[in-house]
Amino acid sequence: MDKQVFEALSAETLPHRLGGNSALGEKIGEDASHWTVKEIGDGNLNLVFIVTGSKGTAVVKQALPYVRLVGESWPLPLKRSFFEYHALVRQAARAPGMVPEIFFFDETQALIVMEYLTPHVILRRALIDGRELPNIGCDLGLFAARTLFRGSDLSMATRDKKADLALFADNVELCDITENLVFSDPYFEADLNRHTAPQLDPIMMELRSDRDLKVEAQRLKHLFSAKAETLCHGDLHTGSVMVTDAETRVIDPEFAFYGPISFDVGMLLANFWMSYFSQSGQESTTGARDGMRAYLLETIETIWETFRSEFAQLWRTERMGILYQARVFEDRNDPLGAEQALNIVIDDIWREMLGFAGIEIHRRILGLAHNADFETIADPDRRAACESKALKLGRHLAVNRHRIHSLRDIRATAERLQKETLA
Ligand code: SR1
Ligand code: MG
Repeated sequence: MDKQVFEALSAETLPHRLGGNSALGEKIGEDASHWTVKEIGDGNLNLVFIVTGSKGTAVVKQALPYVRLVGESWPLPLKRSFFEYHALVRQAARAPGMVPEIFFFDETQALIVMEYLTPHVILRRALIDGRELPNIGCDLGLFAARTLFRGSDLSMATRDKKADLALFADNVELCDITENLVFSDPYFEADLNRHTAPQLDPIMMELRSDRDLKVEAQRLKHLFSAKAETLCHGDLHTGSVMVTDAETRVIDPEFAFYGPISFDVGMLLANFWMSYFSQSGQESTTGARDGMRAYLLETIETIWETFRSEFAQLWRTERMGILYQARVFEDRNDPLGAEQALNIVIDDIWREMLGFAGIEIHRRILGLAHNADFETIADPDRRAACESKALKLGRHLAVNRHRIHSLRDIRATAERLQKETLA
């Protein structure tokens, strides 16, 4: 094999191609003739293989030079694998134990060999099945606070932060996907859009002609592109999390970029609100998922509260960067300066986070890349009823974000919308 030329793997070629790889051999057993390979990639972009040998199992993830969801007509650079690898390395250091261990990275072949997580399942799948996982609220709140705080000028040496900013600035094409699919396409007749039709036609038209909403979506896009505050995961939804009852791991940071602290948090919470509204399409009898719905709203509160308190803790103990320097607030007559600044920073994150959550909900229902939460509801009337309520919450979050002060208020709005679904 010419190692300088990219070649996509297949289940058949993988043992021959990676048979001499010592990092993989060490983990799963050297004798490639005994390896079994299963391709499980059902994501939008990449190939994912589970490779089992005499000693164990590992995952081989390989980028393709195009968007798998669409096909070869949409080229996408292999370098996203490089950004995923570098993001995983940083996340492992900033939030230990929360991402899969990396065994090997090959830049030319755009492949990462990593830990096989078992018996973990994708969080989105677990939520669709109605599983209440006890730890995810705390785990995800901690992951967000630790990675987002520690990747920013609040924590990093400014030289290191600027070097990373330059490194990840080259993830142009993946940012371009988000810039278009998330912030713009849902709000006009973009080619790749799709929705549950004709049921959602009226609300889609209403949202597309909603001036306040479109202005907010563009303000949020402006924040996304201009506020290079921290290293974001970039695609932190429930499909990027693997879980057991005891463990939570975050995967797939190929969309990593320097952006607003609020972005990951907003994307994540949006996916829990969508799960909330999708439950009535998944339940066997009306009300069967009431407990699950309550669990989801509580989990949203736990994620945010954990994020907020961990962020505050890091602010008080690890604020070594160039921002809000302790020495500026050392005045003994006014010891509360740093706390006042912290409150303002958290308030900004809160308002931005709500906006990002709102538009993430819209794009998953009106844009190209939909969620299995809704897509697995076979009856289109039932699906549209769920989606329509989610769209309304999304609009409320995006447009009213400066006037929403607590998750209790959002909970009341979500529960009111949910009851309308049942009416
Ligand atoms: C063309 S890629 C569509 C979506 O899949 C990824 O998971 C991201 O969410 C992206 O927006
Ligand atoms: Mg992904």
